[in-house]
Amino acid sequence: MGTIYQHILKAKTNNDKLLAILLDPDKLNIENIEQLSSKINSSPATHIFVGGSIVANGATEQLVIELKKHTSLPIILFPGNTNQVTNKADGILFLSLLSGRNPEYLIEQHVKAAPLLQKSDLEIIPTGYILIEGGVETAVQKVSNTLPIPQKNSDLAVHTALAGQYTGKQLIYLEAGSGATESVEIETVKAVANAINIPLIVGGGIRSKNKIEAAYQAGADLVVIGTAFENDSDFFKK
Ligand code: 1GP
Repeated sequence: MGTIYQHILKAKTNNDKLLAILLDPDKLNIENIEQLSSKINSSPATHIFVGGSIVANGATEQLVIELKKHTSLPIILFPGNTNQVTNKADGILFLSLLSGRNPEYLIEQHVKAAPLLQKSDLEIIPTGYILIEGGVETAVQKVSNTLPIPQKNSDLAVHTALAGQYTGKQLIYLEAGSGATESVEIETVKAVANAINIPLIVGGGIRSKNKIEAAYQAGADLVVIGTAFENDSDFFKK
């Protein structure tokens, strides 16, 4: 077991909550990374996730190299496709889009990525990715051409998360999609957290400290903040 996953498991056991800032290489100006990194370093973030639904070739690697100069936080790829795999990061969430029924994002991209991963030192973390309706059609929904699970159907979210655990995923990522206007309902987070015994990541549409806290209280082990930090790099100061 790799050090990143060990740390997440230990945090779960100790009830130490984790926080990832998600950086989308396509939305960042590489010249601002030093300044942005210092804000990340002084924030409560424990991890940096790097990725997006659509990212220009090479942009992920360039961003990771730059981040590595200015922060010692673990950098974990959160890739929308195989093009975003780079050996410069520390780990990769090897995501299967379990809420969808598109083989491309269940296994095809994974087969394409396998020879790259075989040659890399990345810590590979098998992750069941579950998209829940976020109030708007999110980029992941468009790009993956899959339907999210309706907010009210928390049973389906629970069964999907359990299926992920039973097929060997090490993490479940419960996601409303970047820029969602509605984050995953707290009752759904609770139901999923109670059902599984692997760590739970929750993200999408979380834009306030109260919402972060509510997700933790409901059982999230790690919360992901993307848009809120992207819109205001002083988000964590407030
Ligand atoms: C997206 O969960 C992340 O995959 C973050 O979402 O950009 O809405 O914070 P936001």
